[in-house]
Amino acid sequence: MIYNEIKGIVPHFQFEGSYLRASEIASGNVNNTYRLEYALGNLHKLYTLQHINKYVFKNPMEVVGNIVCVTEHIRNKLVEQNEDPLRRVLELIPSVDNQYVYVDEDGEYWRAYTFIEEADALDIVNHPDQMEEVGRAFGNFQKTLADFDVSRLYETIPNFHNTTKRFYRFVRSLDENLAGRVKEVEDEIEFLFDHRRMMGEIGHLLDTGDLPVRVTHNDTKSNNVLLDSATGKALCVIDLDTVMPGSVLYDYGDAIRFGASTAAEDEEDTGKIGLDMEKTRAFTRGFISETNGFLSDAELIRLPLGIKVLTCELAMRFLADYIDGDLYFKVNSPTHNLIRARAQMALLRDVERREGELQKMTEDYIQNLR
Ligand code: GN1
Ligand code: MG
Repeated sequence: MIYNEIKGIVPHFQFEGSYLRASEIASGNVNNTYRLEYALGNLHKLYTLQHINKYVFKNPMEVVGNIVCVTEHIRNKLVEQNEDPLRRVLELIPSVDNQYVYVDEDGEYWRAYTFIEEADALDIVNHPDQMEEVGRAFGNFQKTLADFDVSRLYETIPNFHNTTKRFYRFVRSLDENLAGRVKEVEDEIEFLFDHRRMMGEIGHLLDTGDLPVRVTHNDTKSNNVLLDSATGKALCVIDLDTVMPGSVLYDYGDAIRFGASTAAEDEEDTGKIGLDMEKTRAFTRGFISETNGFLSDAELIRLPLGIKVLTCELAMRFLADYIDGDLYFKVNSPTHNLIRARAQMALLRDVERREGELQKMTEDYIQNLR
């Protein structure tokens, strides 16, 4: 029963009204998220309650510290532009002790937000227009935070998109073979070894200064954007747990690998998996329309590299977790992580086949910007 999971927690937040019911929002792979309904007179107030995964986020106070700064920055910008921040930025609900985190008796961390109503977070993008809106939302997020001082942010997961370090950790997992699964996945291991250098390219370009460090979201799945249910327009970027210094290629690449795939992230039939070019173009259009003017040519020309690196990174993360015995991502079966890893590899193969097409698309956009 969901109520039993949260009944000790909800009295510790400043929710208005009396508790009616709760349901679980199951789309996240890491934290547990609940939608709460309260009655306040004739009104129904909705809230989001989240249990922060301590295995993934070693310092939840820092995660929430980042969110406080980032949402305040976004809110101030909206107010400056005479826009109503109500449905446009996440709003944390304080605990009864006026903290943005409640630590329960077991040392578990919880936080709460106002629930943004009549909005959709898309696990699957059905239409290119939706993908364009997702692109606009993440482009706008970049734009809004372009003048945010990166040094104010904690690195909530150190080296999150450092694929070179992740590769070394992956090799360590092979050596440790915690779940005894290495033998079953020789082909997949070889695939990742073959892609080792490509995976490290963004990190290398950041190190040499060829790519700038920006404030990035780092988890730009389509379901981390809310679209207005009535108009279909982008409202708000959510899941700010991994907002950190990074490269714009991370945000671009992760969004495409998730939202522009022809199949779900955990599709078992790899024959169904490919890159939808129409959705890729739509996202790119939305993203560039918002970031127009401040992304460098060095960044724009490498957008396709972002897709390759992020798809490969996720393949490696899922496979590493399979090998480790499913310690990090939530799974619905013993092979879930392996299925996810294979799906990402299938997608990467198609992205590689389309490299010429992707490069041409990018160059056309750059021409249009001039
Ligand atoms: C996790 O929990 P969720 O779905 O927002 C993960 C992302 C992965 C994603 C893959 C902190 O995000 O990095 O890309 O799963 N978040 C973390 O679906 O590791
Ligand atoms: Mg999420």
